[in-house]
Amino acid sequence: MKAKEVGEKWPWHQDYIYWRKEDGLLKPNLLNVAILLSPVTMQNGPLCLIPKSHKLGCMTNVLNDKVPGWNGNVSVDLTYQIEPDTATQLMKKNPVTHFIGMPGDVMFFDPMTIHSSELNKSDMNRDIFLFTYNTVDNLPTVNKDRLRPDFLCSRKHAPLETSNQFNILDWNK
Ligand SMILES: O=C(O)CCC(=O)C(=O)O
Repeated sequence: MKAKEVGEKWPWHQDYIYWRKEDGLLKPNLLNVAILLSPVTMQNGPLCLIPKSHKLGCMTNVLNDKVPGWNGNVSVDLTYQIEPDTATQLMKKNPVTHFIGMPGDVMFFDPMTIHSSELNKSDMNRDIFLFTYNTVDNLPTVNKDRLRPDFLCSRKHAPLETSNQFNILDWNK
């Protein structure tokens, strides 16, 4: 959620390092899904992504401990960040792309992708639902009692099941 008029900017970062360092996921075999729950425009704080940056490996070079514990993993004062100059250099080659759209629009992206988000200067809240899939052969390796809260690293490890209930090919029938 990024509140109207006051929602702050998030720094450049990659997501995988959080699961690696905090929960002990040894491989970056993850998939991020972002669903817009409100209209998102250039004015209300869209996600900003650097195309192709998921292929660069770990580019994280700032450790920020201003906010202790897992709260720093979900704050504008993020724990693991990327130097703004590094992002600026990368954007010269691959200009930034913004995830703007209408409620229901979905974006899939690699958790190695370097991304950030803008200020919300508008009079409209910006709401995005973000979730991440992991593969079942890449479970957390830290003790269960050291795992972060369930909303950051779930303790449910059941594989996804396919369903015949909804067939996208029938959509227009
Ligand atoms: O909600 C935002 O503006 C940024 C979210 C984000 O980058 C993340 O959760 O990794």
